[in-house]
Amino acid sequence: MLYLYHHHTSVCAAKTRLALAEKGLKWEGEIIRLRERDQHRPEYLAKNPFGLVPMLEHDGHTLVESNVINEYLDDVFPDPALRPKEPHRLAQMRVWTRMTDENIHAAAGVVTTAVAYRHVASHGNQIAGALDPYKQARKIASFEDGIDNIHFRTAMRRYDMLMDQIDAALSGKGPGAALAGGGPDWLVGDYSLADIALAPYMERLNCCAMDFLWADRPRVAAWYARLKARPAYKTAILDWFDWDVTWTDLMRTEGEKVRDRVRSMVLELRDPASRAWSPTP
Ligand SMILES: N[C@@H](CCC(=O)N[C@@H](CS)C(=O)NCC(=O)O)C(=O)O
Repeated sequence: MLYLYHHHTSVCAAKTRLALAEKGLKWEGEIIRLRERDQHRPEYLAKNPFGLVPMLEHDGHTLVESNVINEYLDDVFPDPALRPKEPHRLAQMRVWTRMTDENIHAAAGVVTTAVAYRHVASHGNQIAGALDPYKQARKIASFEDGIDNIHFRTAMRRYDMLMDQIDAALSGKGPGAALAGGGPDWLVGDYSLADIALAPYMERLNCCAMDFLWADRPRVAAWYARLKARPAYKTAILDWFDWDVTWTDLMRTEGEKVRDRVRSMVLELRDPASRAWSPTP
């Protein structure tokens, strides 16, 4: 039996629900109430020392980390394959999933907190108990200062860069030789865990009214539309959002209030002069 500990709006849990749905796997599970800090209970931490969702139990094994869980699922349930067979394409796929782990996920936490979750006291409760000190520091700044904190500018700059990277991958040229040869429909050729890893972050930006990021990037917009058109996307992401619209409604309402300022910020940050820095001895 596959048993998933998740949260309906969590981007990482969505990544794993998407892989499960693409494979047509039946699963059971439970919602971990992140603001009530179910993830910090001793019995949960005994299984997942990071105190995060998703977590999957299968066949007596406990698995954590969404991209790792997704590779496990592809190993154990190989049909339909969600990873390329050719080693260099597989390497490319892992560059994308790694990118989400290295900073795209951190950026999502900052953007959502700074735009929306800072208006919810119980989210402060979750931040107060965060186990990862880096994440906690970013989120405290985002909760306290909203879009006027340095992490927010950094996050939006990173997302703007990501849009260029996705656009270049879909064009086939890649943002560099290491990621060239993908597209035209999906990041590394065929639909893969790379597309699955990025999909929830696109949805999060969309929820926060940041869709201007792909308004002038037709290839990215078309890729996002292709993602959304997949039946699994509805089952794994949109249906769960609809199950409790509190959070996505909040993101949209608050996102629309700051969208114009954020768009100006993103445009300003495209100018290298605005990002110039030189150390003072
Ligand atoms: N690298 C992890 C990140 C997991 C993660 O940050 N999950 C968030 C939800 S998207 C969470 O559980 N947050 C609860 C908390 O920070 O207390 C993964 O990919 O699974």
